[in-house]
Amino acid sequence: MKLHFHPLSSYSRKTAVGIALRGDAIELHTLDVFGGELRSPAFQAMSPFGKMPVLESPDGPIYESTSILEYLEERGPRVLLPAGVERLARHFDRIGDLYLLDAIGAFFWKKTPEVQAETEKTMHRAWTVFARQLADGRPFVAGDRITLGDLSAAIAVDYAHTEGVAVPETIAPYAERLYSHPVLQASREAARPFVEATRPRRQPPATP
Ligand SMILES: N[C@@H](CCC(=O)N[C@@H](CS)C(=O)NCC(=O)O)C(=O)O
Repeated sequence: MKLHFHPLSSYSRKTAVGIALRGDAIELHTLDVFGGELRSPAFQAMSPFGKMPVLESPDGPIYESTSILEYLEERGPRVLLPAGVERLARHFDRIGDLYLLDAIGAFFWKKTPEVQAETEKTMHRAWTVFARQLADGRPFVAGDRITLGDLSAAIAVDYAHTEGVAVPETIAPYAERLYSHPVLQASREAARPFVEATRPRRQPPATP
């Protein structure tokens, strides 16, 4: 199987981290995003919305980060959706996608005061939900191990840091725990060159 992805793309990172945690032998293909590969007919044939990541599987192309990871979990072994906490893991994955990753993704590319305010408000609400879940001292949202429910939050906290968006104190130990894992460290390191290379074009327009 082959994952078409990019090390800067938040949903690609979520998926690649999930694959690495599972230990699947899946080839990674870095898309030439800046050269227009997402718009190529070959890519669009695999990804109807033109978005990454996409997994080439024996059952055809699978798109949507969560669907890719659920597909792999279904084939086994169960790593990211352990028995008994599937609903919890899926719930926090959804909250993470909708209110953390999408929010930071918007501000990553569009540095206007309006987007910043919306991003900060939405992320703050989501972090409150995560903090409440972690308040009983559990290391990760579904218990002792990283599950699907932690992946979007892990990538979002990294981009909150690179983009200077405040992360509540209550989340700092969780972020530290996540990034003590070598798989997340590697994902962060792989993204860094692209974060810096794209930074000039992501700044707000100069005021006259
Ligand atoms: N819901 C999708 C989101 C995928 C997504 O938004 N991917 C972004 C990169 S993080 C993308 O491909 N953007 C390129 C574009 O929209 O042209 C998922 O979970 O995979």
